Amino acid sequence: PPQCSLLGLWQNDLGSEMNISAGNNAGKFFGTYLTKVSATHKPIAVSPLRGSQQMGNVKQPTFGFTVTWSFTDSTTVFVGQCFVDDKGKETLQTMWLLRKKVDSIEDNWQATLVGTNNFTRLQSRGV
Ligand code: B9F
Repeated sequence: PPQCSLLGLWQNDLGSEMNISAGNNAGKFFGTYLTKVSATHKPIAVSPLRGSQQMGNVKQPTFGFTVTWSFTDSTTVFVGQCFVDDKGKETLQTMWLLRKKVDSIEDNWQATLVGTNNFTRLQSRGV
C-alpha cells in the first residue's frame, strides 16, 4: 500500500470533521476543523488548523497541528501518526492538549485538558 497521506476529509471518534486541504514540500499543511462537541452555549463554527509533518518519503509520518478555535478563547494542539494498513486503510492516531483561557494565573492549574482522538477518512455520502 502507498504512503499514508494527511490530505483530505477526516472524521474522528467524536464525530468532529477536519479537512486538510493543502500541504507543501516543507512539511507544512493547512485546513479547517469542525468540532462536534464544545460544552459551551456559543454556536460552533469552523476553525482553522495549521500543522507540520515529517518530510520526505515517509510511509507512516508523524505530525502535529494547532486548532485556534474561532468561537471561543482556547487552543488545541494535536500530535499523532498516520498509519496505513495492508489494505490501504489510513488512520490518524492522535493525542491532544486543550488550553482554556482562565482569568488569572491562580487558575493556571486547571487550564489544560488532555485526551486522545483517532481519525478515519470520511466517506463521501453521495446525493
Ligand atoms: O469546547 C471547547 C471550549 C474551550 C473553552 C470553552 C469551550 C472548544 C472546542 C474543543 C473541542 C475539543 C474536542 N473536539 C474534538 O474533535 S478539541 C479536543 C476534542 N476533539 C469547556 C471548557 C473547555 C472545554 C469545554 Fe471549553
